[in-house]
Amino acid sequence: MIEVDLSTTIADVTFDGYIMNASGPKCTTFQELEAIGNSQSSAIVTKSCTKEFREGNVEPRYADLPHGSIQSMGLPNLGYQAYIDMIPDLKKFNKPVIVSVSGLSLADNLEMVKAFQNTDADMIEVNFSCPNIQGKPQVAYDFEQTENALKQLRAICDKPMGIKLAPYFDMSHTTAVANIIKQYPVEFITTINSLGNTLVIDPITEAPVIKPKGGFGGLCGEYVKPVGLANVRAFRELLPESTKVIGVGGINTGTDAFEYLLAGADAVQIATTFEQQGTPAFARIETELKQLMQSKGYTKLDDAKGKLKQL
Ligand code: RRO
Repeated sequence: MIEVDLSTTIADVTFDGYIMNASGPKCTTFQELEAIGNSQSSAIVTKSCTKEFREGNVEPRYADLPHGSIQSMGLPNLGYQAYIDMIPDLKKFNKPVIVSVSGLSLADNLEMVKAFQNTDADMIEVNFSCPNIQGKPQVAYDFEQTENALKQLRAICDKPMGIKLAPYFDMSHTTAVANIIKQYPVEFITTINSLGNTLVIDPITEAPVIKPKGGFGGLCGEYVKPVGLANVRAFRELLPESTKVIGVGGINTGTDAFEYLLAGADAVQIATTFEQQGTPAFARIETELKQLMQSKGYTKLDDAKGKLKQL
């Protein structure tokens, strides 16, 4: 059988594989990031950080669901300085390190991005779409704020920078955001974050399955895959080729990853499946993707990337 080459390049940074962890589960502590370093994940992506350490929201704040998960973690993280301190050790795994930044204000984001510029982090992903902080609407749903933030961040950031976007459900919104990105180009977008403010109720307890915000939380996993695929596809068609698209949302098998490839994703990230199955999931999904591509006679990502057929 011919070997399948899953290497991919984003902003001159080469990734040995197509699959990496998402900023989200199991990437907060050094031990967790080290485990990702030792796994088949093609990069190490850190949990979104804030200026200060955060405990996060009250528990229970995560629940497995039949086809995914719901969570309202509330940005638990060690504070950005801890991630700056870890970077030299994370770089020893010889794979790209992507730091995720999710300040509680634009000023915080500017300060953190400036600080990460002076590190060996390969890329910075600025999170515009955390749905779980009470009183802090998602930047990604406010186009004026998105434009202002991107303008100011782009002006101070020389490193490859991307933004993590919320899911959009109307093409006018996708187009508006794409037009902002074209004005202040980023090297990549990551799409989608969880579907914010969903509610799962347990009919036995007659209560929500998570506690923060009265049970409202971000929906993840298989439920959201069609939304993720649509957002990847729409942005791929709207943005110039120089802006790479990292797809996230409901990837649990090689087939799921292949669907994202057809939609146009340059790489994919795994959240819920990594939460539920741990690091072996990266190698399993990669093997499944390689086998599927081999069976179709594809030997590299470009053989299928963005090549969704029309009926
Ligand atoms: O920590 C969270 O609650 C969280 C974040 Br920062 C995010 O970007 N998306 C999400 O679903 N949860």
